[in-house]
Amino acid sequence: MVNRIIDWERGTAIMDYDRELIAEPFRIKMVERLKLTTPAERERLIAEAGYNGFLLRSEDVYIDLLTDSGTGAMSDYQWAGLMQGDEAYAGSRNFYHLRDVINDLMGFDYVIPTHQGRAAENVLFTTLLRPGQSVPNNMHFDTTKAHVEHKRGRAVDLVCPEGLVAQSDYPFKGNMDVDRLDAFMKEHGRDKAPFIMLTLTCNSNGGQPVSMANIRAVRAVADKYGVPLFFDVARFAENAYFIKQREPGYQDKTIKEIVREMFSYADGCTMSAKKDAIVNIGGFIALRSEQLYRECMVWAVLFEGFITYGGLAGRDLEAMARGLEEVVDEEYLRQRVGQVKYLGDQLLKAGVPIITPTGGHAVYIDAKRFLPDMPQAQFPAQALCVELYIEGGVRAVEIGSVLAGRDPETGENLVPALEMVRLTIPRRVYTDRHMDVVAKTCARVLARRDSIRGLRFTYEAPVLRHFTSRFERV
Ligand code: P61
Repeated sequence: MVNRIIDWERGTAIMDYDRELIAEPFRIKMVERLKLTTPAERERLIAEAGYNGFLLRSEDVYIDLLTDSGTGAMSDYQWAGLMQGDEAYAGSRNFYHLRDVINDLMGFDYVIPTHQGRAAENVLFTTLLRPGQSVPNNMHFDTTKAHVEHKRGRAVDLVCPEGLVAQSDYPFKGNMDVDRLDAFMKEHGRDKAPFIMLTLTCNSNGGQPVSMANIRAVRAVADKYGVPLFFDVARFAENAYFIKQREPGYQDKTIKEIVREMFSYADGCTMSAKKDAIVNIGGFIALRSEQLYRECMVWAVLFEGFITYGGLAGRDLEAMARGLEEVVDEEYLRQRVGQVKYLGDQLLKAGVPIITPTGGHAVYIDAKRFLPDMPQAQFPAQALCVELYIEGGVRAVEIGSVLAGRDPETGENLVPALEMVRLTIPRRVYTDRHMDVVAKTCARVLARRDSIRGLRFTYEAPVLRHFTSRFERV
């Protein structure tokens, strides 16, 4: 089968590659045994876990698609780097390596490591956000939203209308709605909206990319109103790969060149390095302004430890630096994003309704179409996650009504436009054969969908409720 990279504007082929002759561009040096369980055992285990996959033991999962966060397989180059961890309290050589890699790739001079992405958000928002202020973003992921709200701010999602259409062939569904952003900034001004954020790729609607043209347009709005623009870059390399595949004018550029251009429009970023730095733990803030760096430093020391380690060991910093070097390799990205598409194509063939186009890190099942008769109040996507686990030992995650939570002012349940199950693929961990098993599992659940029962809370956690809440079947 020849796969084709298409120019989405013109509908013409840019590049062909023969997927039959190109498999995973790595070989496996070390393996972890997976435990097999029976459906009857899994029925019991998920009931004991309160019908919440987060409360399962991971060893009871066969194929773990809960998240791509901290679940990637490090390379031999990264593992070798662990042995070179300089475990100094201050100024380790690994910090300087990390800073130099970020500077080379993203162009930022000032780097503060943090223990993960939300810690970077905590430091940045504590520095910049005051009660009553708003943050516009294409779509906040839940931790980002929770940290904005923790500072008594308002998280405002302004993704383009195409971004909320489940089935689409729009190439950049992560784009910000620039007109709405402009109107929002006009109404609020920099006093009430002190900065703009852009999430690359946009996790909340399917791992969807943001185009370079859109990034540029958002930058222009930021300049017009005199506010800084920060990127949330958990999956920046995947975003760059989509730009190369889909945006006219970028086909002949290297991923690194595209990444550099993307970041040239930002004043800084927060990163959960557990994704595109392919490490098990880590994050950072990177900034252009020395002044802002100094202000963030104060909070970084309070929350995360000294400014050159941020809650991490030297070896973790080294693994991050090396992961960032590796993630912009186009061969790697082709397999990575290609594997997500491969799973998406298997599911489409089996008649499983998914969000299209498939994104960079996950395939998102459209639970509203999968279970059309189940009201959103009975958490159809969560119910579907339960069935995927029982059927095939596959652990997915709900991105729907449970995750959406409640309106902080009214206390009412929020009803999201998209009700989804995310099949999140860890980096360099599973083979395409595992993907076949995932697709088969979904198809079998689809065949018995009429018997699936909804869920209701037996315990509802007050913050980020999807992590620890418990349910029973309706
Ligand atoms: C994920 F179920 N994402 O997608 P931290 N920004 C973005 C993220 O995707 C992100 C963070 C910031 C996760 C982990 C996760 O309810 C959940 O390193 C675009 O996780 O602190 C994290 O980075 C935060 C899963 C987070 C969840 C919250 O799977």
